[in-house]
Amino acid sequence: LTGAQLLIRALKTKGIKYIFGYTGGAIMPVFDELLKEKGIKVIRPRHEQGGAFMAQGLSRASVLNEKSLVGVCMSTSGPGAMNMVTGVADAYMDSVPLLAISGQVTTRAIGTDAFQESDVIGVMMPVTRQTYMPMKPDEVERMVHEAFYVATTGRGGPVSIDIPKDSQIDQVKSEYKFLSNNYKPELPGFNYQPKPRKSDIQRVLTLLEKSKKPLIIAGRGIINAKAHNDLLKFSGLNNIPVTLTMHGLSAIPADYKLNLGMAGMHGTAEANQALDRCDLLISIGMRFDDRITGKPDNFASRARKIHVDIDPSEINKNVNVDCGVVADSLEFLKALNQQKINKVDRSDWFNLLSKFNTRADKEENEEIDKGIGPNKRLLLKRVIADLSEITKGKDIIVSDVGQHEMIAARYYNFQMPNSWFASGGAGTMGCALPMSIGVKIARPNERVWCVVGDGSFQMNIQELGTLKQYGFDIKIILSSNNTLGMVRQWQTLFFDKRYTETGMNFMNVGKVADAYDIPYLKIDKKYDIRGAINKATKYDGPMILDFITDPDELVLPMIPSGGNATNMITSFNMKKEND
Ligand SMILES: Cc1ncc(C[n+]2csc(CCOP(=O)(O)OP(=O)(O)O)c2C)c(N)n1
Ligand SMILES: [Mg+2]
Repeated sequence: LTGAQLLIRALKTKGIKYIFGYTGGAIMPVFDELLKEKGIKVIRPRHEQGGAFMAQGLSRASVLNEKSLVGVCMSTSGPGAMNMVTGVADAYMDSVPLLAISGQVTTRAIGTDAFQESDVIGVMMPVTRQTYMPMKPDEVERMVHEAFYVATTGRGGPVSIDIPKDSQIDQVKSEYKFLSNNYKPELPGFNYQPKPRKSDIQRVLTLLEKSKKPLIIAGRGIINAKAHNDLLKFSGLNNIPVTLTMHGLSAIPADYKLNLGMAGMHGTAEANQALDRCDLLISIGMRFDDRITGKPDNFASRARKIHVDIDPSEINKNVNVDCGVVADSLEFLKALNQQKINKVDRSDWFNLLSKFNTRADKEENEEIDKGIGPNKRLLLKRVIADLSEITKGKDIIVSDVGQHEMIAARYYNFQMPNSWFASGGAGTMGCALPMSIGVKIARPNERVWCVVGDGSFQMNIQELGTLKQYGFDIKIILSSNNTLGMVRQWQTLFFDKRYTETGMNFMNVGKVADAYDIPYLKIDKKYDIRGAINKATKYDGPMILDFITDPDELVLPMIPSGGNATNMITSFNMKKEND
């Protein structure tokens, strides 16, 4: 057996059915073997970064499938591997399991500046959980199994496997043996402790009993741990409101009565005020990103804090807490839900919370009704609100990075668990088109909408070729506001309207759609929005809906970076909430 054959055997043993791969000299032996392999389908992106995001989409979207899948992207050495890096770094920030496999020059040529040689291990090390380089074919299989374990155990993340060409081509020694059934990696530094300690649960109960204004903030860890139902149960039984991080969205239904919506920089007024006013914050499966906390010292400053995370290194990293619990979200919530907790009347807390959303809410609703912005072009808020109504909040949304992302997060009323995908930690423009391809493969029977800005669309626009080649049924909602809208919003709010390098005027989307032979609709009237969305829902195959949106639409409320609820900008007149 050769290293390439063992690589494929290991991937198959681990249930891999898709590889998002782009070939080249240093990985050709593996692709050659894949040709004979019927159990693994190769999807070829048009750029290796696209492949990494497709692999991410597969991992992210399949978490709640009967069998979760792990995305694998593959490239040649040097430039191929370097092209994957951004997508891998993005997966690292968002804890998405991923195997990034690259070919490498032969072991003898390493370090000689050989053709297409890059130090992949050196580059990948800070953006992966672990890196591997099998120096002989005998090491390939074991490394793939270990890499898989590291990528998928506890807090997930990407791993890099850089395989020199001779490790792919050479045969293993005749005495080679690897027993995958009994394999358990030996990783002394790898801490995985899913069950909470009894004393932690006791401490949580004590804090809970003392609290008059408790609040839960839940992150993506809830979905990853399949703890969404237990979260609803815990919140419902104990009458505790919930706010979600951006990645926590869709963990519980948007219309659940104790759901205050998204927290943080572009969160709802209600959620952020609740964070400011609560006396106990129960944080589960989230990591206190600065888009949530603003300045950590001012974050939820009246509250005792509990932090539940599967990764011990997150406890007391960004925010000091009164009670850190290292546990899997599901195990934690299950343990709590078994406890007898006295029901408490929280009417004072709910009365206080209900005061917070009025002004911002009213202005947002007026804007959505109006549907057009200061330049008489469409408001994306209206488009997303209509989409949400038509689809009843039950479809899958994959978003790119910018205003359109925050608008999708705020105005799509997610009803189904794990139906929202975006690049959060890294905020990588260009993620959505390729990511939606992986999502569609993981969830072929659900409708997938790819929401993307005109800037972000052009970052990985070549993946329209992949979309067309395989015919994936993905509907693209393009927000053509002719600007890098989110940066323009910052220029409006914080740079005295000095609009430098944010204009975007040079794309004829119709011709792009034509070039890839993908159906295209241009929508510039409020009354056509619903018709276009309905048309798209009935069409089987990819389609581009090009909405001509207003460059001066703002996503509000907004908390300037480093601020908290008291600095929240809530209206077009740029009033602060507490003025
Ligand atoms: C790769 C990358 N480069 C730059 C940025 C900085 N950035 C964040 S949002 C944004 C504008 C996005 O514009 P567009 O895709 O048109 O979306 P809009 O905000 O207009 O909805 C930019 C430039 C980024 N996040 N990622
Ligand atoms: Mg734009």
